[in-house]
Amino acid sequence: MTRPLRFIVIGAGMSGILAAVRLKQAGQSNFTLYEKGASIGGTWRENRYPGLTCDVPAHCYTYSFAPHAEWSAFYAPGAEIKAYFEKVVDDFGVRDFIRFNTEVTACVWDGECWRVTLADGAEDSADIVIAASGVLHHVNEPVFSGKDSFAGAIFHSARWDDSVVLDGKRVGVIGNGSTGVQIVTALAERAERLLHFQRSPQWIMPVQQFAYSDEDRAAFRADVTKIDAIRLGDEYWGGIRRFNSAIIDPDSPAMQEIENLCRRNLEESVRDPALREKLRPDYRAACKRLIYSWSYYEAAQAAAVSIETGSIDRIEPQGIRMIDGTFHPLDVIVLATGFRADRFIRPTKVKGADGADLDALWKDRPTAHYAVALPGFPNFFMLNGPTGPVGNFSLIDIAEQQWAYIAQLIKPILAGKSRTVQPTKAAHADYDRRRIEAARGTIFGSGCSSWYLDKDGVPLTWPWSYDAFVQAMASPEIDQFVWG
Ligand code: NA7
Repeated sequence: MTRPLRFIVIGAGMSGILAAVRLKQAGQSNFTLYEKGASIGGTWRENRYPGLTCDVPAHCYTYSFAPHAEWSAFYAPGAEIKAYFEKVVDDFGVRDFIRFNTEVTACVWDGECWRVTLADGAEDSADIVIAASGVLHHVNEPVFSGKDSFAGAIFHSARWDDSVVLDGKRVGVIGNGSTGVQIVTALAERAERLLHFQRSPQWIMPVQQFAYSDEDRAAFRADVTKIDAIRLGDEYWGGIRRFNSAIIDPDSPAMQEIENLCRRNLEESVRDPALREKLRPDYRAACKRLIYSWSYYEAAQAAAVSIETGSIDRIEPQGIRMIDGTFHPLDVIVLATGFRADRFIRPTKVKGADGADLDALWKDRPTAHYAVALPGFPNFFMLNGPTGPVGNFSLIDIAEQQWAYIAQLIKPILAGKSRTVQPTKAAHADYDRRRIEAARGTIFGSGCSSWYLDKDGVPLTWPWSYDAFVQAMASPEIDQFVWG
C-alpha cells in the first residue's frame, strides 16, 4: 500500500526533469514542476552565446535512462543539449506536468505540508518539495562606472542579444572563465577586433574535440553498447577518478599530471613569450574550475585578438578606459562575468518547522546535509544543492545519485509508515564541520578566487572522493535522519 502524495518540483532544468521522470517512473502522477522561464533547460536555456559547448563528453552528459545517438561532436554544443532535454521531456511524457512562467516565491512548512506561493499570488501545497533550482542562473553583473553611457551593445553572456551584429565589429569580452574563453574562441575569426579583458589568467587543459560522422551516429543508433563504451568506459571514468583524487589531494601524482599538462599546453601552444607570460596564472592548475579547450590559445594568437591584462577603470560611450589611461574603442561589450553561484533556491523564501528560515540559516554559507536536505526543513530536498560535488564531470550523474538517496529517504513516507523525514541537527552539524575541514585542504582552497568559494574563501564543495560520494548516496545513514 502506498499513500498518495503530492510533490512540487521547483525548476525544469536538468535536475528538475530528472525528478519528474523518476517520479513518473515510480508511478507518481500528483506532481507539478514550477518553472520560472518560458521553456525547459535551465542553464542550457539561459546560455546561448556563440561557442557554447559542454566540457563533459556528450555521451557522458546524458541521463542513464536516455542515451542519445545523435550528438554531432564529442563535446556537444549547447543548443543540442537543450534539444536533448526537450526530447527527454517529450519521450518520458513529463511536459504536461510543467507550469511555465511560474516562479515559486515562497515555501512554508505549516506543520503538515509545504504551502507554496507563486509569483502571481496563487498557492499550492505539497507533501514533498524538490528544489531543483540550479546554480548557474543568477547572473553576476559587476558595476562598471559609465556602463549605461555605452553607445554600442552591452550585455551579459547569459542574456545574449541575437540582434547584435558581431561580424566585422570591435568586440570586448570581459571575463575569461569557461564562458569568456568559449566566446573569444568562437569570435576570433569573426570580429574585426576582439579584446579579451582578463583579470586573472586561467590554466587551460588541452582536450581533443572531433565531429561524429553520420556513420558514427548510425552505429550508435544500431548498438547502444557503443554509446555505453564511452559513457561507462574506463577512459572517461579513469579520468574522473584521477581528476577527483587530484582535487582532494593537491600533492598527489594525479595533480602533478594535471599541472604538467596545463603548463606544457601553455609553453608549447603560445609562441610569443610576452603573450605566454600574460596568459600564465600565478596559482595552481584546477584551483579555479579548469577550462577545457582545444583552441583557445590559437584564438588568443589570431591577428584580430588581443589579451588585455590591465584593470578596467570605466566604460565610456565609445569603449573601455583602462586605469593606466589607455582607451579601447568598441562596438560591443560582452560581460562574461559569471554567476552568483551561492544563491541556489534564493530569492525564494523557505521557512521550515519551528521558525527555521533558510535565509538566516544560509547567512554565512549555504549548506545542506550531504548536499540534499536540511534539519528543520521536513520533506524538503535539493538536487545539486550546496556542498555537492562540482568539477569537470557530469552533474547529471551527480543528480541521479542524489535522487537515489532521496528515493530511499522518502520510502517510509510513500509506504504510509511516516509523514516526514529530515536530517538531525547533530548529524548535519557533524557533516558540516568535517566537510569544511576537508574542503580547506582541496585544490580549490589553494589560493585563488573562484565561484567554488564561500565568502570566507572555503570551497563550498564535496571534499572527498567520487567513490565516497557514490557510497554515501547509495546508502543513507539511517541514524542521521528522523522520521516523523
Ligand atoms: P566564471 O568562471 O565565474 O568566470 C567569470 C569571469 O569573469 C572570471 O574571469 C572573472 O575574473 C571575471 N570577472 C568577474 N567580475 C569581474 C570584474 N568586475 N572585472 C573583470 N573581470 C571580472 O563564470 P563563467 O560564466 O565563465 O563560467 C561559469 C561556469 O559555467 C563554468 O565554470 C562552467 O561550469 C559553466 P577573476 O577570475 O575573478 O579574476
